[in-house]
Amino acid sequence: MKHLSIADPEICNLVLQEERRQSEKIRMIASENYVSRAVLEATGSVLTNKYSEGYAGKRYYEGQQIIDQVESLAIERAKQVFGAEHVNVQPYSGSPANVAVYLAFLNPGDTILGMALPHGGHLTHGAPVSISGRYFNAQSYELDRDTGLLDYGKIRDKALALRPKLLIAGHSAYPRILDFAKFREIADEAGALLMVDMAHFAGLVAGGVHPSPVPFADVVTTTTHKSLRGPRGAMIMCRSRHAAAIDKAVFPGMQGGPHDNTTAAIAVALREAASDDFKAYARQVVKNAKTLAEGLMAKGFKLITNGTDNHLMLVDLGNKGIAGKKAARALDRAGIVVNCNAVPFDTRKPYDPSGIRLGTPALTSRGFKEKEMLVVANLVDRVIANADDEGLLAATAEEVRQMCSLFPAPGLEHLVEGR
Ligand code: DSN
Repeated sequence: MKHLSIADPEICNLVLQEERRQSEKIRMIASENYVSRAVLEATGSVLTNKYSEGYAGKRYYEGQQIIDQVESLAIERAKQVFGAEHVNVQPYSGSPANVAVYLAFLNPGDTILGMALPHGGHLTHGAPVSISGRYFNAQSYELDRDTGLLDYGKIRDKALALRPKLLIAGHSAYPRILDFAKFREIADEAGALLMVDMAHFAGLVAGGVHPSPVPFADVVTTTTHKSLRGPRGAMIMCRSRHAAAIDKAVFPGMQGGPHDNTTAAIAVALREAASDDFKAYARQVVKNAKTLAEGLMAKGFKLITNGTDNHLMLVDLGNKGIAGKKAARALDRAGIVVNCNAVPFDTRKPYDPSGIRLGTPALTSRGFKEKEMLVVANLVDRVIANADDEGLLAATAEEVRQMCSLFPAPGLEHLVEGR
């Protein structure tokens, strides 16, 4: 970053520090990942200089000879990877993508039914503090108190009683696979449209290790930067009959010009996601999650639903005598980065809930396999049991740094000594 170091040494220094942090830590925030150098280069390209309101072939400003090709490539690749009839690659991120869907199909006050935020849903699935909860009659379904699983019978009852205009499936913290056929059935019975937000597991769908919601849903939204391993952005996929409504809702409904540099990077990530290497990556993400879950349970950790089928797990720390925020902070000091998370029926506040959420997409990108996941389970256990022992936390952070140096993170290989 020679230009940045001269033009703005302060920011340059912070970026370098963040590079080092990402290189030296065990990063297990389930929504984070490492993108390839190629994705980074596209994101940092001159495409950031362009404005291109509209869609390929119908733009409001001139000079779109190249951008039209970039956006068309991103769309074609997304269609191929996910088998979608129509794709919009312009949403700035997941929340604007979801709101664009609401704008396309709903009027203020209409009823929506999504998974409750404390049960693993997303803010934009109708949480009262979000625009989705303020502008619509947002109703929610919860997990079963005993099993921690979705109860499709109860979701159906609620949908038939409420007759929502939109039924929302998808989550940020549910460790199991959703039954999309069931959601479709419920939506049809209730006369609702079905939206699936697959942001968390899009990479698993692309890699063929998670069922696809695309054949079942009217609309599928996703971010592009989680398990899909692309730049920060989003896509909306839908059936052809909804294409015009979705496109109009994204632009001019929600947004002005798309971020063309991001669009290019999405195209690059989708090309990567179509590869056999990515399929192997997705398989390993799930294997790693299962191994980590088993390792943690062997140490007496209580996992919601007793395990995982996807890339994440939710740990209820109630039996460990430590709250989520304190645990997450101790882990961070020990070089292990997770987020505190509400567990179903949590009695604690969202900022200091009872659990932590752990995911394997980023560690898998840097080459961690089952053997390393068991080491990680041991480290997590040691830290949680000694959260106030600063000496132990510092020693663990050093151990983590050594371990990470053996597994250079994509895009950050240059930071590892001897390379
Ligand atoms: N912030 C994301 C997550 O961590 O799941 C959701 O948008």
